[in-house]
Amino acid sequence: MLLASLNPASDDIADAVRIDGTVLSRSDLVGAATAAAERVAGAGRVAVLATPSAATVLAVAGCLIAGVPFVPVPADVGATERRHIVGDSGAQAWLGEVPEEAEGLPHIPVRLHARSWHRYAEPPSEATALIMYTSGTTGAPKGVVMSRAAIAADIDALAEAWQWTPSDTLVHGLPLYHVHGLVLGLLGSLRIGNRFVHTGRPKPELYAQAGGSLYFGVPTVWSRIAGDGDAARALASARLLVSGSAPLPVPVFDRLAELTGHAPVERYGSTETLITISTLADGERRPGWVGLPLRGIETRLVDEQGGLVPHDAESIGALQVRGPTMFDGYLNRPDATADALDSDGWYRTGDVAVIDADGMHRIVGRESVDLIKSGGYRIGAGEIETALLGHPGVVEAAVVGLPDDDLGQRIVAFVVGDAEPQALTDYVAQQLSVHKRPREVRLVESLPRNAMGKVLKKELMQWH
Ligand code: MLC
Ligand code: AMP
Repeated sequence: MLLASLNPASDDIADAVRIDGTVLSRSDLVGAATAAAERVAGAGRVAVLATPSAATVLAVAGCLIAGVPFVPVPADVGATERRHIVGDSGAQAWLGEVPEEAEGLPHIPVRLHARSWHRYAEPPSEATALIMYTSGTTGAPKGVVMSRAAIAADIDALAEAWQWTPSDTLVHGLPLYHVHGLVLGLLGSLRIGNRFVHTGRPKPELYAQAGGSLYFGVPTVWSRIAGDGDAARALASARLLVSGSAPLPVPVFDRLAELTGHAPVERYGSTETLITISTLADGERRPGWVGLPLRGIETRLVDEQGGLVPHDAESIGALQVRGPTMFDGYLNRPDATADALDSDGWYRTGDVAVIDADGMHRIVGRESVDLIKSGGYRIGAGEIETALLGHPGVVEAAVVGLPDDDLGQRIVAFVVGDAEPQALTDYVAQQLSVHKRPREVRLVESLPRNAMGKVLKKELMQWH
């Protein structure tokens, strides 16, 4: 069973999930999620506006119980992106919360106090669990089709690596529409059967108050905690602090270790592959390195001619991964799927890495400057440029990620035109999503281009 702890044979616990001021016991969860399942059973696909709320928890669990694939929609989604996700995914209804503009879909609310004890047969493990939208370097976000089997394999491998058990209390305040917060944090907890606490936002003081044993955060969150001595010291009683979704800077690793007494565990993955590499609860946690392949995962480094690169801790190659946690392709995009996955099942991560003789991995960077990681969110430069060009005051636009102490990279838009910078930031927030807004808009006379007319992004990144 994918959500193994929602098995009627499991012991009840009074506080299986805490979120947004609501506490759900395990029997509340089973009863209310099964009631949600009854409302969607038989549907082809539904959208879930993934706000950090009990409604989202019940909607997600209900879909997985009924075997209905769901599409998590970012809670801060804007108009263009919402239209794209709803249209491309073919979702037939909103389950749980509904955005102000429902894109013509009916709304199926979930009721916190409804109960059903119907027993659904477990769907086949190869069935689709969910479709997560994620950015590429160009174009609109693509739907990543993820099976139940891949999710189960990933959570089980992580449980082994992190000695994650039902006696843990897992705490995070990350969004419930990406791998980190949703698949690992929420589905992981519902599979393992540990207590799950969602703090609403990932703020240091909320992490400090939560009394967890296992904490998840993106590097921006850990950097903010490392900058707040009281909050960091309060995490000394935890068992494991886990960082992922972007590189954890070595000074943040060191400061956290000093203040909390815990060297953080770092792990690496992506929407398409789930988590594939991690340091271990009982193994070496080397600052700047993301660890060893999880059980069942193979990795390799490839050079530009397709040759294998040695694992000598120095030679850099394009990182490829394969194993039981891989996605089943991009929805409606066989072209993009074929570019990403080769016929032997190797996924081209787009990251460049080194591997040492013991199999320890270090992520060196990304192959493309057009895929930006800001606050742990993956954001395509191309989709922001396209959005900006839709504004009447913009003639040309080029977007880059510049180094940022807090966010890792911050989105900076260089624009030729006569729009107000703040108006452009707001425009992107309203069209795409709030977290994709440029943090800085610079109006310039012209963009540097090569003889073919292509914008020279590396040169742009040197402009100050
Ligand atoms: C600001 N705001 C605006 C605005 N400007 N709203 C509308 N229009 C504008 N122009 C408001 C926002 O609504 C928000 O309000 C507030 O400003 C702050 O915005 P923010 O961008 O959310 O805050 P920030 O502090 O910068 O966020 C940092 C962060 C966030 C770390 C909390 O980046 C985050 O949650 N990151 C996690 C990403 C993640 O989970 N990635 C995993 C991907 S999976 P309010 O009221 O809401 O505060 C993956 C695989 C793997 O990568 O390996 O895990
Ligand atoms: P996403 O699709 O949002 O899941 O983003 C996946 C990308 O995040 C990867 O391809 C990496 O570039 C990056 N990433 C995830 N975890 C790490 C990590 N621990 N260190 C460096 N980069 C990471």
